[in-house]
Amino acid sequence: MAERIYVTGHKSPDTDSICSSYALAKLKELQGIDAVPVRAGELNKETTFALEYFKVTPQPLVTDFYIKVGEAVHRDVEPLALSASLKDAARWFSDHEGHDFAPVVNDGKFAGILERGALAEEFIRTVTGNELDLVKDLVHDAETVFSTSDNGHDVPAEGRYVVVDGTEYIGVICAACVAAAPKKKVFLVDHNEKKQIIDGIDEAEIVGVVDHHRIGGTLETDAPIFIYFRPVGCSATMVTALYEEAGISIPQNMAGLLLSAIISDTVLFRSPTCTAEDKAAAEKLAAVAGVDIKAYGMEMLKAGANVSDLSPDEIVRNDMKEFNGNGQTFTVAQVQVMDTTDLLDQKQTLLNALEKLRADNDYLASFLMITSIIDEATNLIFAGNMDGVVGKAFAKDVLGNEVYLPGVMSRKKQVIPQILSSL
Ligand SMILES: [Mn+2]
Repeated sequence: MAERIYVTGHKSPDTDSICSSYALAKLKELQGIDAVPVRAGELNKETTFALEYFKVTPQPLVTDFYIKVGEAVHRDVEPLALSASLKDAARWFSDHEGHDFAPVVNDGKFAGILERGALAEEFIRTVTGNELDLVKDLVHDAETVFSTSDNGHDVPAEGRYVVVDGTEYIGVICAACVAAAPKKKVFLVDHNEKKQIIDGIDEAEIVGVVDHHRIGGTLETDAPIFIYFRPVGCSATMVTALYEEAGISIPQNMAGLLLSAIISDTVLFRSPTCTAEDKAAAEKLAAVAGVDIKAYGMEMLKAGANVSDLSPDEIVRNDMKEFNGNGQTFTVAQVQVMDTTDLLDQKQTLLNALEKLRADNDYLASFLMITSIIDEATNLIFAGNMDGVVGKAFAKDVLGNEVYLPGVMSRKKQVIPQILSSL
């Protein structure tokens, strides 16, 4: 059986995460590998614009990689019919040594279980001259029944359990079956920190990483894997290089997605994270995609910069990432807008939403970068007792849980290292 590889970006996906994982899965598919793109969360407006512009259907949402009961169930445990005779039931148990109960169905629908002990009792009764009952008289409800969509790790260590899909009988599950189920193969794009990976990665197998972020320290694998890290402005630049290395021409729509990712991550080459390589890749991609970088780029950034219909709770979670420093977790969200006036006017409301987010999740702090694409500057606001850390990190006086940072656009290069080293 070919082993499918799930290619995914990070939680709260941005345009790079969605587009680079999509294009990398496409490259693998073109190389004859069974790879599918998945996404770790809802699309933002900018990404939606890019996908619609290049007529690409978004990849399916995956909320976790836990092994599901349906993936580990033994489907070959034939059930007993409700209309069966007790002789049939006895035969069933002799064919299924070690099974304490027989699943019983009525027209394919799960009807309950017949216990080995109950059957034995019944035969003992016949010796004393009692009439034999039928299977249907001995059947009773199972105490615990699993659904195919349940998580395998919830199956108790001891015993076997019936698995259903709705009312339909599917088979039998045990903890050993779950342990023996094949792990999903996952290829990470644009992230490597545990907190940013789709839940349940411990029950899956990481087979590769393409990323341009700091190495978050928690990544551990059982076997050697493909690793491609470079300090460039965008994962899409690396995916573009992988197409070239493979000698495979980039499909027009994939070129459009990769270009969108570079424009997004580098804020149209304005971010200090942007390298000559990102620019060169973007130019090549724009030629294949058939768009003008500046015109398309501004249109796409504008689509993403419109936060007027987002609630304060949504704004403070926009493009949010969790980070770990000194064993404590903090979050940094970012909104990139053409004009920061509207957002700064509601600063207190946003601070309240940040504090709620921080307190609800027991974070050390929650930050929001309000970044102006036009001014190339960021107003960094935050909840949490961080005046000292923030003041030290940016060598600025903190006023009202805010610092103004001219020239700062990049979270990963101009905010995260500074905070981490000041914690
Ligand atoms: Mn990226």
